Amino acid sequence: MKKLLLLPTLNEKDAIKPISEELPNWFDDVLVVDGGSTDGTVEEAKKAGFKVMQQRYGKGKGYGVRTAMEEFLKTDNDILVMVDTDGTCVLEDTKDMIELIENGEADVVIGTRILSKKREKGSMPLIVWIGNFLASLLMSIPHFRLYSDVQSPYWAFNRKAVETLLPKLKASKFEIETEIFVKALKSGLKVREVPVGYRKRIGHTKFSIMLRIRNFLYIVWFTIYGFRWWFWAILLILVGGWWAYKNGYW
Ligand SMILES: Nc1nc2c(ncn2[C@@H]2O[C@H](COP(=O)(O)OP(=O)(O)OP(=O)(O)O)[C@@H](O)[C@H]2O)c(=O)[nH]1
Ligand SMILES: [Mg+2]
Repeated sequence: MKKLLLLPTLNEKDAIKPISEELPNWFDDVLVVDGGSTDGTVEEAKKAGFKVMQQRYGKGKGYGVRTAMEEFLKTDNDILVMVDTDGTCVLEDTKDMIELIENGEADVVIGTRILSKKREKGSMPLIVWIGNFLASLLMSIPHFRLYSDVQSPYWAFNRKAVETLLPKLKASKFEIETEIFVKALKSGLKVREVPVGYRKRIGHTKFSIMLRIRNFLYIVWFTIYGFRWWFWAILLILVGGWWAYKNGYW
């Protein structure tokens, strides 16, 4: 199966070379989708031999990922793999993710940094680990299955998953991962997790405090959104029954 590696970038010049040096041989194409870098990322990516394009629709990682999904569907690749372009992701570890898709065991694979023994020391402070895990626990509730890292930077999709998800995605910024997670499950796609490594970042984070608050609100919203219609029906019957009982109608 042919595989496309997506690298979303915003001012990640220093991480491009290390990534190109550890690029495994199982990727047929590498696509850098840039969000308007001003530090020479685009030139560096071209020098590394990657295909580079500017994202459409506006600023933000979400638009970058959606642009990349559109481009992926125009190619004859079968699997789309996405990792952060900041040196945190171990490209070798995408092998296990791809394998699950190739065996037909999953349509979408998340690389979990949370339930993984491969994390580099100091790459994720305890408070961040707890925050990521709690967010994942919360978002797992409507789906009756534990997912541990819904905000992971590692994702792999088969063609069916991209075709199903792309028309449903609205995210512009960092809520793209949690939106993909909930919409994949609600669309009936098979979503699995595999443990992956995680390293300290090269360069500076683009995930500001304001964007973190915004993401938290999206986590709450996407948790509510994750419940199926029958959950709301049962809730309505229970609340209605209780109200009727309290008011002497029953
Ligand atoms: N195309 C595109 N990519 C972006 C944009 N903003 C961020 N990115 C990329 O998205 C990835 C995630 O951004 P990070 O800054 O690493 O955010 P994070 O992983 O939540 O935070 P860290 O823990 O600091 O790594 C990186 O590869 C960024 O370069 C954008 O507007 N457009
Ligand atoms: Mg990152």
